[in-house]
Amino acid sequence: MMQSAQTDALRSTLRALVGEAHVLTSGDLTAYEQDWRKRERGRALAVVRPGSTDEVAAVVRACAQAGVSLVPQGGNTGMVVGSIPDATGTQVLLSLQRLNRIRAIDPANLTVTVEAGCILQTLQEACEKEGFLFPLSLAAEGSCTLGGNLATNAGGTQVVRYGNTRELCLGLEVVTAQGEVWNGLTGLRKDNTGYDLRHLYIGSEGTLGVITAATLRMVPLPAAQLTAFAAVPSLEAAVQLLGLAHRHLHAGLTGFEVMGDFALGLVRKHFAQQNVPFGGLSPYCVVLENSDHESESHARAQFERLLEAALEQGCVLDAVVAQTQAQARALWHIRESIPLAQAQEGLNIKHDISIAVSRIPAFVAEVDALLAQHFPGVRLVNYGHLGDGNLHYNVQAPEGADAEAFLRDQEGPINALVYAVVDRFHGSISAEHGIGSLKRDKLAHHKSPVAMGAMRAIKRALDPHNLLNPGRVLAKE
Ligand code: FAD
Ligand code: 2HG
Ligand code: ZN
Repeated sequence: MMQSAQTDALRSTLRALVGEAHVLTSGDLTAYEQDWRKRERGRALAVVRPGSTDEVAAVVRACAQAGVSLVPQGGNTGMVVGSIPDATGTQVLLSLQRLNRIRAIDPANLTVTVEAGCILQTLQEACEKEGFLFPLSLAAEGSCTLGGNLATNAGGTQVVRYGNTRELCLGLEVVTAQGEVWNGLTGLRKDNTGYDLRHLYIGSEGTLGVITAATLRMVPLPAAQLTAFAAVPSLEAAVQLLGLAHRHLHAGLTGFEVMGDFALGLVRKHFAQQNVPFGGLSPYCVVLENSDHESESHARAQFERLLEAALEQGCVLDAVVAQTQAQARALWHIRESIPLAQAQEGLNIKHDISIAVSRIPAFVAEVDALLAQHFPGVRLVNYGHLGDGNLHYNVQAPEGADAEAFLRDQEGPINALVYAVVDRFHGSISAEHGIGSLKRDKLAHHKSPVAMGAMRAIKRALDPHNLLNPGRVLAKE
């Protein structure tokens, strides 16, 4: 434990490195110390906001010298309690928010180089201005950062076409646990010169290095983007529709999301101004997107043929196709409002799982029945990225129950029930949100000892003194 004289000395050093105004030690630090889901509140020795890569490196070296650990943070929208300090008051919260420049756009190379603290939406807008799409999209895009997206290998709603953040990244700049700078911002699409370090840092949740910048892929803006919202009679039908959409739209299929009726009901309840179609008509709805590089009329004709085939086969009961960009945005907004509506409804249990798409209906039928049998009254908020086999199979306390007590008493047993079936279906207990501290102790039950051993060896090699986000992803050794 640090003595207060040592704490004061480190704070002074940090102030000298990044400026008085960028070392916060008092006032309301909730935005940095509490996680988005309000699951935990930590306490930082200091919130430090460096303004350049060199300052990040200097802060890491100063903390390493003092034996103080750091928690990197971007927009603090993470779902697994990985971006806030622990409760001891001994960790430095390293906010990357001031490193927010777009360094360069290279249209011929179809790349953009951006600093870690840049807000995702800011990057999307900058690319669009130049005629390009940066194809990462998620409901938190107005506040999450590229550094956080990379550190969690975020997914979102365009993965079915463009892949996770990993697939969009061609190079990184990283400050190591020793406070050195690795500049890997090559923008190369081919580079087989040994181990690809970039892939170690992507998805490492701040435990192996601090990402300070990245070179990312862009694609030309499509000529048209059409959105449809369809009521489907079952999850089986949703999977059937997905197959049809792949066959009719090919690479034009850029989004395919499923939403259970209860999840949509929460949007109706908490955001009454939104016009959610097909109330009560079907157990599930789907939102799908067709991006076309020819023309809007071509896109519409394709969409019409797809929906005709789907109605004929009975996998769609009814559908609306947005006629304007504003309507399309409104339909997407319904889908994106589900996590917020769920938060308004109260604390909840999240299962961010992936299963082979073909097996999702059987998985859901089995777990729905088991939960109803063992935890009567629980409300299932089931939705997600069906095109990627990724469900947010979330559980809300029974109507009127004390949500805090429900989580305290039932989260463990409910997790155990759901994850046991995930294992039997050879799925993953974290499809896109990561491990953080919330799932850390579960990891070893779901990964092989060989994989766990290799992960620990990598952590020891890159961060031998356990200074970077200790106790996240892997337990402290
Ligand atoms: P933070 O929350 O600040 O940090 C997340 C993790 O990354 C922490 O472990 C932190 O230590 C580490 N980290 C942050 N920056 C750096 C850095 N520069 N270098 C090293 N480590 C760093 N996620 C999805 O995958 N798909 C979704 O569709 C999706 N939708 C969401 C919707 C809502 C409403 C919300 C609140 C969250 C959603 N998320 C989703 C989760 C979250 O937004 C993403 O994980 C996002 O990528 C986190 O970015 P951030 O900047 O907020 O990171
Ligand atoms: C989404 O897809 C996010 O909306 C959040 O990944 C999921 O809140 C959740 O469970
Ligand atoms: Zn998601």
